[in-house]
Amino acid sequence: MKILLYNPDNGVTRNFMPHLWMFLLQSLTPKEHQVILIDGNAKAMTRPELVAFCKAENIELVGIGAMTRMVARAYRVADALREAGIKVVMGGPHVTECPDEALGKDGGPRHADAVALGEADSYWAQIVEDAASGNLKETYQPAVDAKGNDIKPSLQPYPHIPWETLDLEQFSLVPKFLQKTMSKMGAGWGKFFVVPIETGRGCPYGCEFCTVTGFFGDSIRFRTNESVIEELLRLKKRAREEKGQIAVFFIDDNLAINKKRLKSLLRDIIAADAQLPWVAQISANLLADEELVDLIADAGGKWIFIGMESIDPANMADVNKTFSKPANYREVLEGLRRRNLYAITSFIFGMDNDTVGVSQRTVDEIESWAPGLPVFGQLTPFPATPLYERLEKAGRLHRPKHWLEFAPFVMAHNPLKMTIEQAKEETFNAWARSYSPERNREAIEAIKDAPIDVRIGHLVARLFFRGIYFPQLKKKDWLKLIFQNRKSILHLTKEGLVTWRNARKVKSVKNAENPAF
Ligand code: B12
Ligand code: SF4
Repeated sequence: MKILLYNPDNGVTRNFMPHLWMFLLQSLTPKEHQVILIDGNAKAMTRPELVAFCKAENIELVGIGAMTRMVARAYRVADALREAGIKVVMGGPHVTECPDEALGKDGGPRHADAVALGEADSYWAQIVEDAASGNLKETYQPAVDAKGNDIKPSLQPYPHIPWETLDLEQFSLVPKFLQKTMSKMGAGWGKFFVVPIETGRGCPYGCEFCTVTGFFGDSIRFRTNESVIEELLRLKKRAREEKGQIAVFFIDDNLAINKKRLKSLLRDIIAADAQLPWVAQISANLLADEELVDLIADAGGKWIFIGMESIDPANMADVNKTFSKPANYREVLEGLRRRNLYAITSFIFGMDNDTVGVSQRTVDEIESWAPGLPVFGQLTPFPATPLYERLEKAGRLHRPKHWLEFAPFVMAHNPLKMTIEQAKEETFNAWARSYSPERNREAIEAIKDAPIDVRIGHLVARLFFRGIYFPQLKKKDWLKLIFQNRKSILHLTKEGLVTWRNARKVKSVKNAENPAF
């Protein structure tokens, strides 16, 4: 049987990084079946195009995964496929939280033939077998233990994802029209991929807005160090052979949740020479450990995603995140900067103690810290979270099924001290100010003592991150952005060229003095 695994696009940024679930389920598919992967973020297709593709390829089962944010798009795709007579199974966090919606048991239309609840690793092969024999059931879920809790996959052993041979072409982050020019810069910059790797699952912290503790559980499971390192080494080999740039996103929700384990993993990565540039999510409270931050830098860490949420401790208490202390953020970022590590700092507006002006106060504070890549969202009640329940009980949900009428950056509930419209404006202001050409220049200037490659990386990341809020999908968007930031780009390019020429001179002198060098 031929199977398509499909992820709908997120409607804003498109291309960023492939979704791990697709590769994982592909690896767990019994070998007699063939699996094709399409990520709508990287390969845009209209619904009729997708249906025609499935018909032409004789696809009999389509697996669709979606976060809440993209689920309405996912349903529309599923509807089109089912109308064409193709079986659809849906999985991922949203359908796990609202299975009746996908199955049309909540009064709405049906979108899926089957739903896969929770972690599907242990039973995906069964879904495939049932579909192949025409016995697809309506609901699949993990087996439960004596207490009725899901039996979670241990991650030991972990499936082999053949990154070394997979076709990653659709996921190159370098816009097509820039690939030729950038490849002339050498060091494989014509193509750049970010690959997702997990080293563990689960988080015990239980922040009020988060689905992770409910979905993956509050106890954590880790892969072995060996299995992670083996995967890294295969990727590193591929990057070397293809002369491309590959970076890794460790998608664990809190990579340092067990510091002892992370230190051991990082030491092993260093010992195995398995370093690739990587990004990971780590909460601020775990980054005060100097030894850990040293190891992160030595093991290839470049950017740390920190869920800072708010600079107001009252807001942090409201969302059950008091373990993360705004008063410590400056020091944490300084500790990272000392090792040429920088942070993607994530903030949420529209929290209960936020008032008009919150974006200005927050950005003023951010700009007084070591520069990073701030991102701004709004408090969103995802289904099955404690936040959703609290707001529902209080009658504050303005659009209880906000995902069915998705509107970017429009809150689904009424914040306490500002309006939904004001929260939208605050979010716009924060993005516009944080990624203006002037702010980009200031941020690069603030790290003028860092090596040139770090500063170039920082500017490039800023240009990309702006696109999370301000769509920059077309060539003209990029040209405009490059023009607006020309001063910073020219300045760094000149300095980069001088450094590169000097390095070549030193190398050729050394070669002349010692031909064996
Ligand atoms: C990596 C990641 C991202 C990446 C993008 C996704 C990517 N390319 O990988 C980035 C950083 C861009 C991102 C952004 C966002 N993310 Co995010 N992200 C994650 C994260 C940390 C890991 C995802 C992952 O790969 N997990 C590991 C895989 C193995 O698990 P999985 O995807 O759930 O898949 C398993 C099952 O669900 C199931 N399954 C999944 N799909 C399917 C499909 C089928 C057919 C079947 C059978 C089974 C199945 O099988 C898999 C194996 O068991 C998760 C948290 C988490 N731990 O999952 C949050 C998470 C998915 N993100 C979340 C959110 C809210 C967001 C944002 C909206 C945040 C924001 N406010 O901006 C944005 C929006 C993204 C956008 N605009 O596209 C929420 C989603 C909640 C929800 N109900 O939708 C999560 C769960 C985190 C949380 N705090 O609650 N995210
Ligand atoms: S620390 Fe992160 S993953 Fe854990 S509950 Fe809080 S927001 Fe979710």
